[in-house]
Amino acid sequence: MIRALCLAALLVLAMAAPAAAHNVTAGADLRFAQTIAGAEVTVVIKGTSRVPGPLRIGVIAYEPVAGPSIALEIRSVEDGRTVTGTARAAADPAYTALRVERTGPHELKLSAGDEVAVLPFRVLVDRGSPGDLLIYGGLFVAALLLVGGLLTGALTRPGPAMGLAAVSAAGVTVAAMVIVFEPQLPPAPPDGAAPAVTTAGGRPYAQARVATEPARPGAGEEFTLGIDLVDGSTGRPVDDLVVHHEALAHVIVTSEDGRFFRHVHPLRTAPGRLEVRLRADRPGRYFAHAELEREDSGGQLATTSFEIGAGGEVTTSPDAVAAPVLRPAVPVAGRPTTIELTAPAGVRPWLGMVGHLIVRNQDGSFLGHIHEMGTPGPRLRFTFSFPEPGRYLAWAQYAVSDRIVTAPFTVEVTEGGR
Ligand SMILES: [Cu+2]
Repeated sequence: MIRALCLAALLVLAMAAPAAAHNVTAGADLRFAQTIAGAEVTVVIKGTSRVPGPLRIGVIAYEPVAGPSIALEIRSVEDGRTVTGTARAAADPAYTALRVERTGPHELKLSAGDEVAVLPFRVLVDRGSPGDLLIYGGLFVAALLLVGGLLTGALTRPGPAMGLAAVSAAGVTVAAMVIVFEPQLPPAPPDGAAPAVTTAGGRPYAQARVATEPARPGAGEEFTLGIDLVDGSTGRPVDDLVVHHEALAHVIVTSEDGRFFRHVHPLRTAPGRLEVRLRADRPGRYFAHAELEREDSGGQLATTSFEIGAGGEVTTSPDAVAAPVLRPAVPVAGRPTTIELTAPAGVRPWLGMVGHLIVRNQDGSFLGHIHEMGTPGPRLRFTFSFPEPGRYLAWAQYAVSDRIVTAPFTVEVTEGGR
C-alpha cells in the first residue's frame, strides 16, 4: 500500500513541467519588444487554452504610435503548416486571429519593409493533471470492488468478500491522499511542452560578438548592429534566449559624450543572430551594451565600441524634461541615491515597467539598468547605488500615449567617507 502510494507520488513528480521559455499558455500572454521598420513596438501573442483554435496577435506601438503594418506568419515546426495575416501596430491595437492546428514548437515571422524577424515559441495547452486520474481512477476501482464485494458477500463467501472490500478501501485511501496532497505537487506538463532538459550547473554564458555593418558607418547613414551568440563548449549558435523584461535582448547605444542615446530591441533574424538597424547623428565614438539572458544560465552584458565617421549629419534634440531631484543632492559612491522625476499623466507601462533608468560611466566600462519602484502618484522614483566616484551619464525613460520620453541628465558622484 505505502509502496504503491510512493510510486504514484514519484510518477507525478517525474512529470514535472519543464522550464518555461517562450510559451503561449492559457495563463499568460507572450510579449516581445521589437525595433522594426524604425518603430518601437511590442508584439503580443495572447494566451490560448484551445488547439486547434485561434491565436490572437497584436502589435502595440510605442513610438511612433501610428506604427508600421506588419505581415505575420505562424509556422508549425512539426508539420510545416503556415498561416498568415497582417497586424497594424497601434497604441491600442486590434488583434489578428491566426488559426493554429496543433500544440508544440512554432515560429512567428514578422515582416515590415525589408526587415524580417523570426520568433520561436511553443503553444502549450493544459491537459488534466495526473492527480485527477488517480482520484477518479481510485474512486472508480473502489466503487467497482465494493459492488463486487457486496455481491460476493451476498453469495455467502466471506473470505473473498473481505479481500475485495479491503482493496476497495485502499482505492478510496489513494483517492483521498491525492485530494489532500495534490495541491503541493507540480502540475503536469501541458500538451506541446519541450522535453525537460537540465544541465548540471547550468549552461555557460553565450559568447557574444557585437559588431556594426558596415564596420565604420557614416553619420546619418543607416547601419546594422548585429549580435552573434555562440556556445563556447559546442561552438553552436545560442538560440535559447529567455524573454526578460519583455524582450530577447535590450540594447543601449550611446555616443561617448552621451548626446546620442537609443534603447532598442533587436530582431532575431536566424538562430543565434540578432540585428537592429540604427542611424547615428554625429561622428565619434559609440558604445553598444546588450543585455541578454540564456536559459538555464543567467543574465549577461555584451558590449562593444565603434566609430561613426563623418557624413550627412542630422541633429536631434533631446526631450525637454524637468531635471530630476536627487537625494542626497551629491550622491556618494556605494550608497543608495534616490532619483525622482515628475511624470506627466497618462504614463503607460513599457517593457513591463512604468519607468526605466539607465546609467553609464564616462568610458562605457559600466552600464546599469534599473526600474521604477512603483511609486503612486505623478512621480517616478528610482534608487541606484553608483559603484564608484566620478561623472555618470543617466537616462530615465517612460512611455506616454504617443511616444517614449527619454530624460538625459548627468550625475557627479563623490567618494564615500568611512
Ligand atoms: Cu529594453
